[in-house]
Amino acid sequence: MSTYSGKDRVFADPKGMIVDFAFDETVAQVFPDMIRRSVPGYETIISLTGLLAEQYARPDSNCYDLGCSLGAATLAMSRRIQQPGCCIIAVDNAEAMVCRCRELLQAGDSHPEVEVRCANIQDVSIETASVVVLNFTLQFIEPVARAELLQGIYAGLLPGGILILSEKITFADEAERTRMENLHIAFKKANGYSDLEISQKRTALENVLVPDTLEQHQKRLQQVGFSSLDVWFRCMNFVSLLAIK
Ligand code: GEK
Repeated sequence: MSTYSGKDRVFADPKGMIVDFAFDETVAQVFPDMIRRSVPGYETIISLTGLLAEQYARPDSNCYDLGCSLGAATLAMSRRIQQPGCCIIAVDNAEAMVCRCRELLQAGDSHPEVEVRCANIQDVSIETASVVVLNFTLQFIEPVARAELLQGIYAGLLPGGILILSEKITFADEAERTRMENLHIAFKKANGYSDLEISQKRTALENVLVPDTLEQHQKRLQQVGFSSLDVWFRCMNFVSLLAIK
């Protein structure tokens, strides 16, 4: 078994042609390093997702981690959920991610049952859910399909159930957008990424990661029917929302 704890050098060398970003084996091998050095507040969001799940998980219900990657949020939830009869369902459609996620979760001793599925989250039926996590995943779904995905989540949540939605955001105001993007670039540079790595990754993500504004997220969640909506975490151009049914 490889260690998968490598340093992210995916965009370190000049590439002749930059293709769209994919969650393949190369990315899976360095993913923990990549996301920690790219998303300000990632570790805080992950550990507090465990705390939120502990508060809101209901006995005999399902908790979903949609776009689970290597299962960081699943692991955080499984460590804190005490309620009996809970099952965590972790879903990702990238085979390399799912394989490694299964290995990592097997290594831990998880009290709630954990099931890892390789599937498109748009095809997963959400059932008897008390907690649904969409951690930096909605941004990879085609914008026109986002409302439908959230409707399915809302329909499958129990009353009082929660959706934790974490996203990279953009801004309607150009000056604010530039300010936040520059801060994010400074964050990545401070974490050891070169100008070349930052610009090549940006190009690779251009058609793949399409961020919404915070207002678009809030409006969509309200339209879907969520009764309560809090921004519980925000750092530069990254937010996490707590939506309650
Ligand atoms: C974490 N939540 O560490 N169906 C299933 N999975 C998908 C789909 C889809 N349609 N589209 C994208 N993904 C994780 C981090 S990463 C965020 C999430 C990032 C998956 C994709 O394969 C990848 O593993 C994940 O969503 C996004 O808390 O890398 O910026």
